[in-house]
Amino acid sequence: MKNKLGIIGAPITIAQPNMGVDLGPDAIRHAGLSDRLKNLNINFEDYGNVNVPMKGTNEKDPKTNLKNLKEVTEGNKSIANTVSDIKKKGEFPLILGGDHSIAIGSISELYKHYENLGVIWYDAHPDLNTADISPSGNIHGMSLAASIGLGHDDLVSMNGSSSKIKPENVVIIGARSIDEGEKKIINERGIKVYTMSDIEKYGMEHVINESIQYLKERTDGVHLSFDVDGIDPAHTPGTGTPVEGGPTYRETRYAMSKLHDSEVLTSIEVVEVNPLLDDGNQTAEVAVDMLATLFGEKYL
Ligand code: 4U7
Ligand code: MN
Ligand code: MN
Ligand code: MN
Repeated sequence: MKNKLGIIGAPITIAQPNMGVDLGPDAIRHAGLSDRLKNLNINFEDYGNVNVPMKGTNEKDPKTNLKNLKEVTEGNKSIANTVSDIKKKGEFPLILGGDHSIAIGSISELYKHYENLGVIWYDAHPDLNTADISPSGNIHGMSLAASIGLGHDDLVSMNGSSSKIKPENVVIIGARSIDEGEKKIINERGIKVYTMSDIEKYGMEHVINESIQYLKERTDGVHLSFDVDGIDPAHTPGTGTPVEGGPTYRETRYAMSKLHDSEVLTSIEVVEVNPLLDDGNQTAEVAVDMLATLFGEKYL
């Protein structure tokens, strides 16, 4: 499916308040990612971790209502540059987070390589807050908003035009914690969201097939932005903002295998693994199972 993967770690942690998400990329590596890819005969190169600012505060800047805007912006620019290097080599980008703000940097580069990039946002949260409506000031809850052109200008206009992804090219799967301001954006912009109620009602098989079909019809590339809190915290406890009632390991793995078979994906990031909050290294292990499935691992 892909000739070669270019893997990078993107250890931004200061777009959310918990210590430890910066260890996510290494936790995923320790959970055996490279062995699983080798077993699948996938050619890859791991370029290590991008250098990003690590020091931040947990205080909102009263002027912007944001925490660590300058540092988060700088880190994301470095991530965008590294993703650019990978694309120049013709490799398939696999980005290991880090908190979910890294999507601002990755998407700010990826969208340039397509007419119409689509995004699958597998997450308990839609990450559609802006500085004005965010209850927390944490930028990891704003990355999808920034990618569709909403929010602080430093985030929105990073590395290019102000609207990288058309709202109608986004599919959110697994949402179950949606802030009031985010609900308004979803409705006003016509963003396609499969909440947990939809997954309960129609089943993951239907939801993932419809998502693939929907994106095939309108995009020429699809980025999967996979927040491990999308999965039920019974399976992925090592993450900063767990929300009960998510899709199971089984449902998620099934969805990932469908995504592999569809061949729609052109880049992947997995974010928000926090080994300091984990039970052993379980969450990174689940992340590696999902990645292996996305790259073709089958039960039989
Ligand atoms: B994640 C939250 F208020 N919506 O904005 C916020 F509930 O990347 C959580 O999906 C954001 O983990 C979670 O702070 C961001 C909160
Ligand atoms: Mn998220
Ligand atoms: Mn989330
Ligand atoms: Mn989270």
